[in-house]
Amino acid sequence: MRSYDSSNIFARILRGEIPSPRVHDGRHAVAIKDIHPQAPTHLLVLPTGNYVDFDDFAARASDEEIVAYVRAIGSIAREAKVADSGYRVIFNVGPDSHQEVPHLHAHILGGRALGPLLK
Ligand code: DGP
Repeated sequence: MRSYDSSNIFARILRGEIPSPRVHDGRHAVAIKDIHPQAPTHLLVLPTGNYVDFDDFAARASDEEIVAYVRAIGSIAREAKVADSGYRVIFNVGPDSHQEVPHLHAHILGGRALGPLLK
């Protein structure tokens, strides 16, 4: 498992060192808009705790953090009004996935027909 490097861009956003408007600002999760949106709605949901990726989170996070994070993803999608038409949640985990930022984040993608995931 990779160790957490607190100099990553999302850690800096969470600490308020880099301004980034928050579409959700909770105790366990923060949501921001992706800087390079791949769909009309493209949000990133960051846990406020320091986890490299989903593998790290699943292994180390408390039950309270896991429940709060999963519920936050659901409520953020509803607030973004993509829940009825549908959306995709993606976690990139590790080098093969092309994860760029080593702080766990869920991508919420919606607002258009996304097509099949695998072709
Ligand atoms: P991933 O490849 O799963 O690590 O996705 C990282 C995403 O983060 C990518 O879609 C672009 C986005 N991103 C990178 N830097 C910033 C930033 O400074 N602000 C915001 N809002 N998004 C960023």
